[in-house]
Amino acid sequence: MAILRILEFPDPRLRTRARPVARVDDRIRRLADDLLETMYAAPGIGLAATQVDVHERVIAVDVSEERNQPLIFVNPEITPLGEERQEYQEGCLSVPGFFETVSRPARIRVRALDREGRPFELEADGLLAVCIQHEVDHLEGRLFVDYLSALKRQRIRAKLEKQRQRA
Ligand code: GNR
Ligand code: NI
Repeated sequence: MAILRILEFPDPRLRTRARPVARVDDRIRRLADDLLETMYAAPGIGLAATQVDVHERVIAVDVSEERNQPLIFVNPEITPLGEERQEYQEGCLSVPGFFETVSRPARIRVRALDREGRPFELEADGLLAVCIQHEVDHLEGRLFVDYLSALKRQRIRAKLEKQRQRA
């Protein structure tokens, strides 16, 4: 296992659309393990392969208090269940230090492959639904700052670039 480097906004590589995984093999399982280790170390409640500059459709999630319920989704597909939306103060390991309110469908169904390559599905609401949608956005090259006004996004970009100059 390995802790991988996380790309930060506005790195253009975060805009890459990830490819579907054709076969869940040992290479994909190793990627899944590295995503989990990197997510737990960060620490974060989710991580998409895009964030570690691997452009394949794999995400890791664990929203449990005890951080002992790892979930891996390969080729995840989201369907909103109903019209209800929920707002949540989102953050992102690729946009460190910024938290802003984002509105998303409140309930979703997710279909994906597990680490054995077997199809499964689950229904999610609350933080789990927020997190899965946030991670699948990464696979599409989307970030939570894309839901904010251009002015807010530009301010965040400027602050991060300035911080990085100093670092
Ligand atoms: O650790 C994370 N916390 C978080 C909080 C609110 C909404 C979404 C998230 S996901 C984030 C980790 C991350 O950047 N995943 O892509
Ligand atoms: Ni993120």
